[in-house]
Amino acid sequence: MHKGIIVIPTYNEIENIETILEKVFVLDLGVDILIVDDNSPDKTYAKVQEMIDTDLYKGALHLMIRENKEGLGKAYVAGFKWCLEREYDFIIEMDADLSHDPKYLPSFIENIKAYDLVIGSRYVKGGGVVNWSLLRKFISFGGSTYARTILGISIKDVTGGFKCFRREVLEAIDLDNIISAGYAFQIEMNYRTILKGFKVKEVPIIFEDRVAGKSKMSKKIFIEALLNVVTLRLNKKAIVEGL
Ligand SMILES: Nc1nc2c(ncn2[C@@H]2O[C@H](COP(=O)(O)OP(=O)(O)OP(=O)(O)O)[C@@H](O)[C@H]2O)c(=O)[nH]1
Ligand SMILES: [Mg+2]
Repeated sequence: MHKGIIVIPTYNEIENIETILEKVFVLDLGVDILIVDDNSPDKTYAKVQEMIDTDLYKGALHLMIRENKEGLGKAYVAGFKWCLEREYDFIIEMDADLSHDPKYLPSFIENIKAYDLVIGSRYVKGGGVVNWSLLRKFISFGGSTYARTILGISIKDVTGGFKCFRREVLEAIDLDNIISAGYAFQIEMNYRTILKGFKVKEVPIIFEDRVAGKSKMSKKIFIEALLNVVTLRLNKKAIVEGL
């Protein structure tokens, strides 16, 4: 396994962006980072551009600015396409809000040698969440259970967004046919990966609630997730056949 890249979608993450980038680069893992910013009103993208211009990261930091806020799913699809046009062997998804501790990255990079998709999981032994309200825990765990049951898959943390794909997986999935814009995107990517027959591994992570900045989780995103799980199940045959 050779070169990897971390894709980080951002929307109003000015308070977190510098810290997360520094935390990753200090690990010296040899991976690049692509920030996909949806024209954040707080100008997160300008901060990233500033960091690129210092040349501290010697060409390892990249920035894509999109015109409108279209949800995390669309931002990832655009970012994935950018990566596939270049020679990256594995592509990591990570949030900017410091909920995903970069210290887990070496374990992802190790496991992706033997698996096609590595998922940072809150619901396997050794994993968990810190500082979440009971309601938030219930929504997340309930959401995972709901999706697992309807889709008939065994992944424990179906909604997590800290994960690593081999390039072949993203090449095999028809990115233009992804229906989920928000939260459901993670579920949909897992489902499509499994239906294509790829090997998945969950590694434990402790997920910490964001300290700075605002959550983009909304009722609309939540309802989309509930509905899309059913839609995906109904479309199982078409997904398998690549229609
Ligand atoms: N480019 C882009 N990034 C987004 C969009 N929505 C969310 N993000 C980013 O995606 C990551 C995850 O979003 P969060 O708001 O943390 O969502 P969450 O993790 O489900 O919820 P909390 O952690 O509770 O806030 C963060 O880095 C966000 O900045 C979007 O529409 N466009
Ligand atoms: Mg978050």
